[in-house]
Amino acid sequence: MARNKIALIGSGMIGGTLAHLAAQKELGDVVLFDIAEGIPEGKALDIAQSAPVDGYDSRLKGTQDYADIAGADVCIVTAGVPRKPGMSRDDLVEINLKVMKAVGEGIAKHAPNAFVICITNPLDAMVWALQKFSGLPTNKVVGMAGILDSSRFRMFLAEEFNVSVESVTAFVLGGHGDTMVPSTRYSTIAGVPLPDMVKLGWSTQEKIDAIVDRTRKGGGEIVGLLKTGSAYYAPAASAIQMAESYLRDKKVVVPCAAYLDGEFGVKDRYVGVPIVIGSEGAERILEIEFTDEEKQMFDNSVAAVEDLVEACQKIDPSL
Ligand code: TXD
Repeated sequence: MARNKIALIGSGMIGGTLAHLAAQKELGDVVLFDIAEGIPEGKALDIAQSAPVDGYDSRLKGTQDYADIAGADVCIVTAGVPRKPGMSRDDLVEINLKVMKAVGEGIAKHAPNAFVICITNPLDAMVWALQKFSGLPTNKVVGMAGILDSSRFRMFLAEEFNVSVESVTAFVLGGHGDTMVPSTRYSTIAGVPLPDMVKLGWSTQEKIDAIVDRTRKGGGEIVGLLKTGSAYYAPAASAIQMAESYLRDKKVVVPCAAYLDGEFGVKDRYVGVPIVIGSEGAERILEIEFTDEEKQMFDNSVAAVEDLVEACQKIDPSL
């Protein structure tokens, strides 16, 4: 059986971490692409030189030439600029929209059958634009944010309840911004919803509210600490889970920025919702029911995504 091929468009902090994880897990051979000369080649060589020690056989290549991504099964897009302290994700629109155009065209030409995972911020608008620029089917283009936000939520909850992270499930829905919706009703400790855990006296509503707030600001907390960029270990791990579910047809159910065509009352937009990822890409949307309060928070988040999409359309009227 031929090896899978994973193309990483953008070889910065997340791109390099993705390459390392994909190689260690032997998801396939890895191509690191970047416009910066030397960076993808250097990272590819460095990671390849860890292979004999770690014992994996993935091959790695760094490049500035889109032709090298030819036939990729998965493309993970991190190309663009990240946030610096004081910047919101939305400040990145103008620069990163241009990058999405170049990337979309490159993927359309060289890897039109790939499953494309966009990570570049502002996520929900960039994945929407990338799908339009690439012209790939909507089920083959998804955005990574919900797994990361949910993983942050899970980690904070595991600490609060003093239980294994594996016993915590959580859903963070909506757009990947300060209006994201960490759902307490659909988040559980071993299947027991958080409101019931509060009733059982394992935590208080105030503590859960504080964790919800910390989750919403989770990216900013890391930007504030790192000062020179944004998070990369957890974002990379999250995208790898998506790639693995596609390549191995695992059908994990995870929150991702998926194309909505009427689901949740949203049309022609990407928003974070629970989906099944399998060999067909985004195979199915789990259209959960919201309470009135959740619906209001979700709609509020969708409105924030809408503003970003409109900003993109103003910059590039072809969209
Ligand atoms: O949850 C999420 N979706 C996110 C998103 C979580 C964390 C960070 N998130 C966003 O990912 C962040 O705001 C950025 O927009 C991306 C990538 O973050 P990273 O930390 O990896 O940024 P780097 O280290 O600056 O890497 C970006 C690389 C860099 O090497 C540039 O030279 C390259 O992108 N770049 C390009 N590559 C290819 N083609 C073009 N046009 C291009 N422009 C820049």
